[in-house]
Amino acid sequence: MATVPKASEYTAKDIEILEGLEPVRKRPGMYIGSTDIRGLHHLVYEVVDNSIDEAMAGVCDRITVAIHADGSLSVDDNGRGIPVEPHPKSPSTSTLEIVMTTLHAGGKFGGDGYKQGSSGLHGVGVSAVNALSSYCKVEVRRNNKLYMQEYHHGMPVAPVKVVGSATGTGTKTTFLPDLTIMETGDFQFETLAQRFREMAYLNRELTIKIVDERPDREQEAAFYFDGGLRSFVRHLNKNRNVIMARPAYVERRVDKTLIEVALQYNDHYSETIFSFANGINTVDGGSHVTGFRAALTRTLNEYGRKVNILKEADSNLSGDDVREGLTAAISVKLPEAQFEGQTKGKLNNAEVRTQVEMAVTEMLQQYLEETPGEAKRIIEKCLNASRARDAARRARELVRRKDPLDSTLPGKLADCSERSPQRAELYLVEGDSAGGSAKQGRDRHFQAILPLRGKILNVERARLDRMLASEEIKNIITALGTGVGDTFAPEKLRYGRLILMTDADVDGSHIRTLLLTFFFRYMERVITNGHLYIAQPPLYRIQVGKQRHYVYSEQERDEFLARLGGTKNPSVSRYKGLGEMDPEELWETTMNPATRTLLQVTIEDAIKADETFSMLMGDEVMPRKRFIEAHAHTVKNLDV
Ligand code: 0RA
Repeated sequence: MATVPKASEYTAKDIEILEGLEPVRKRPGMYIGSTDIRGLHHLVYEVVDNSIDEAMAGVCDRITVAIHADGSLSVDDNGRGIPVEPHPKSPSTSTLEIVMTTLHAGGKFGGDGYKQGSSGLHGVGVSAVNALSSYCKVEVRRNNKLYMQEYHHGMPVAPVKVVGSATGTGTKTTFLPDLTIMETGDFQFETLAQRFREMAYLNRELTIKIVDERPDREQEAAFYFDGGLRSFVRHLNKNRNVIMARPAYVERRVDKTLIEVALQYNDHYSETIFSFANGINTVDGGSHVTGFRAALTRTLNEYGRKVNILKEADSNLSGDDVREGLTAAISVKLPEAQFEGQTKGKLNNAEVRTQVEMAVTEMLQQYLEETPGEAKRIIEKCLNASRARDAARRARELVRRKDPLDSTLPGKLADCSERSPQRAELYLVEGDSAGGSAKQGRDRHFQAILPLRGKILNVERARLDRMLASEEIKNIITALGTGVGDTFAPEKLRYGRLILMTDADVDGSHIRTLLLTFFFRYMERVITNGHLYIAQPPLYRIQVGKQRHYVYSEQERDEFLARLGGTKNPSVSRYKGLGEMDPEELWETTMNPATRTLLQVTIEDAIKADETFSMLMGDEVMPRKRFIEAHAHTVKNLDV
């Protein structure tokens, strides 16, 4: 069994590999992004990613995450178990101890396999989790034995010990976040569950279970999809009219690369393509997506010509034409994934392009041959898209109307004087009256205001060209300066923070959903680069004597009033909308960086909004009806 060497026994070689955990505790943000709720969840993902690596290596099919009543969280898997044998570079110490107490030593042990670590997004290692935990414990099942080590503030309490016997293999990591470093220890079941759902889609036959054991919050969920990406695509399309009865699907291994692709058309106009490499969402695509697109365009054109739906006089379908109404998911797993770009969101392995292209070509050819009825509808849909695009182009040339992406700033925009995007903010404000208050209340040095009128537009049913014709959307695009869709240029973004400020009622949330959907569909990078925020206006004002207090939820109001006791005779008023607030109140509660709260929008938020949106605006009548009935008491004039 391994023992901790005395300080004098450390050699220079040991010190080189044993970078301690102090840097993580000193600068947590550098390792996990932040110390807020996102950072807290990052700790969980860091541990789970190690188990996912085992699943991708084909040696683990069950992961159980438990939020315990004492505030700790555990991740249990049935992988191979972290090695406990002495580490080759430090023969007196267990590998487990090195993994847990050394920076960057985490998942990098153990040779090949499909690792997420190289992405630069994750993979700081489970030692960072240990560093940020007041208590941590690892239990390893290996060699029919149960090994265990505990840590306080990242430091081992004792050497790795055998504490019992075990059947099978696996690793269970339990950690209690250190609340002197982390701002919160309140794990959010929903957020974690959502992420695990996605992970389960990406790892067919893996079961991920999450259990909340905290009093009054007991619940659990388990995710298992033997359809893999097929299930994912079905889920994405669940509120849309699909053109294919079931997704076309291929799963194949070429050399050491695993390729999995599913696609299914629906009758909408936008495209939804999710791509992953080693389980990491490649938001900027890369080789696998390029291969996929090339196969799709070429195969559909060839088939269209062959069956003579595409006539000689027709020009070829373009990439945009064949991707209208497409929902697809592409996942590749490869030993040496190369990620590039600022956020490491783009796969750059040249060989993968051809591998994916060939797999998708064969899958599509087979699907088209076997399902000629659906094949015909798909080609006709693409042809429609192509004709609509031609017509729109001709109409634009004829009318020579103002270019929707003209760079003259919109008249309604009250710009700020700050020109540096890092410091400049843009508030997108619902309604002209709230816009007026915001203009008066703001700090004009760095805060710009763009008022938006009521129902902006129905993005879902609008095509890209018609959407760009909407005055409100045009204003947003020109104010941002980035362009949109294929020509989107993130480096031209004029504001580092885009803040959605809508009323706290149903209409407000409707408009917010719509804006989130717009950004998700047409400017995804604005979200993934962390530029999009939601303002939090207060719900109530509580006046006690001359003092005004603002609270942001009913619960907060009740708590405040309870603390006040019955003596002070407070007057409570509920804000019906932003328009009711005077400029000073709006500044103080919602716009002043020193006192406001902003929620940063995550891509998960946007996916949810997108789902809600297609449910509200889409074609499936029943879910929409149910939604409206369920919210009937709050709905005033939801014009769907
Ligand atoms: C290094 C090498 C091997 C497995 C692991 C690490 C491992 C790490 C974690 C973290 C959570 N669960 C885990 N499961 C495994 C391979 C060891 C071997 O070849 O036996």
